[in-house]
Amino acid sequence: MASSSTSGWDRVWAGAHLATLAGAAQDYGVVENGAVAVRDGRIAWIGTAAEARSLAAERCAPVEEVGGLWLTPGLIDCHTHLVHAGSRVAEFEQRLNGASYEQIARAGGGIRSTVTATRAAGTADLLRGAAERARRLCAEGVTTLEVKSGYGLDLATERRLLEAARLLETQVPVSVRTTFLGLHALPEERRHDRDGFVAEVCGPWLESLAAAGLIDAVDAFCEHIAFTAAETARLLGAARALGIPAHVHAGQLSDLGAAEVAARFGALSADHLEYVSEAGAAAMAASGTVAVLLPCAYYTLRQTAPPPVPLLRRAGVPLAVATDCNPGTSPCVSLLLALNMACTLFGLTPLEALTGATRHAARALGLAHDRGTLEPGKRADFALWRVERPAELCYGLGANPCVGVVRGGEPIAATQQSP
Ligand code: DI6
Ligand code: FE
Repeated sequence: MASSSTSGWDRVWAGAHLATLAGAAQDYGVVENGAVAVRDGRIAWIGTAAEARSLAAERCAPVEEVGGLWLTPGLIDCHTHLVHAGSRVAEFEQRLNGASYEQIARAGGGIRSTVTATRAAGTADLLRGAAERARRLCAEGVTTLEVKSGYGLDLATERRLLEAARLLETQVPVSVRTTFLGLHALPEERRHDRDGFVAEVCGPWLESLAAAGLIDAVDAFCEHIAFTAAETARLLGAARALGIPAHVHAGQLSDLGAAEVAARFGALSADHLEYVSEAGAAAMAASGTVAVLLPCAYYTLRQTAPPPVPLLRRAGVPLAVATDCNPGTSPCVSLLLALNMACTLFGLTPLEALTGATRHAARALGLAHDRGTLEPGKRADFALWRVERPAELCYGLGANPCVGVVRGGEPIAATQQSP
């Protein structure tokens, strides 16, 4: 496990038990009484605390003693809709009075109501709301998060949402990956121009947002209340032609073959997957597409048929877990709660859930080479936890055992974390 860099260290964290998540899939990759040395924002060395202390003395590197804690890779929330305005509490109440998510959406509520509120909001307000949500996530050890657009649905507003998502990095100590969710809902004013809307999203909108450097990936909501498999394929094809990877909202409410489309285009991830066939799972395994499970949306919509986790496991699909933080179906700002629900509602083991918010979440964002595990050469993003064992990160409900976060080798001050 120990590995040396050729030159000096900037700093060492010593004495914590490490869960590197870097070894075989069957364990946490534990190093008891371990240490992590960083240099230039990257992990330079991993080994035991005893060895680290003597090497640090030779190199005059400062040592932070963190005995009694656990140290994991920084958590990664790989599916969020953080930038939006307005709340959907009225719909929450409507659903509990008997209306379904689909009925509300078809009546012009749902995503469209958030679009109305978001278009009316100023960029500063959008950024302020997103930053507050991001800080809550980061206080629980999140160091990287993905943010989707999709509540603008006109080019100018989609651009503002993506700009706000990029600006989040200047407000909150977190790395942001942006996703253009161009096909989220058909906006009201395009109700009679579906094909024209899809053509614009897949053509000029995509090209102009990509040229502005605002997007790391695209996404489509492939669902009977949203967009078809063919429309989804069109966006993924256009993105592929520009060298842009994809995610797909697949099989949340029904199986339209979205997992197969995601796999066909080599998408980084297919997300939700309450409804996915054996063929869909096999296609995802073959293309290396990650299944991003979103238990807080499942919980909020009070769904009763969970994703077929045994099928996904058998097929060998990597599993990730994310919050899906959004005002409609997952008003959730706790990735630890998502981990808990991935275990209690979907039957993931705590190891699978934690791998799903680190190693596999990094892969779902195309960042596996750079982060998601504790390994020499990777970004020095990690979280410190006051827990007895790693499974405790999935155990609590509303507990936050995170006592420190390090990003790019720099400790984050607690004041920067509090919302
Ligand atoms: N699926 C979701 O869970 C969110 N978007 C999506 O495509 C919900 C969006 C919303 O209801 O506002
Ligand atoms: Fe979503």
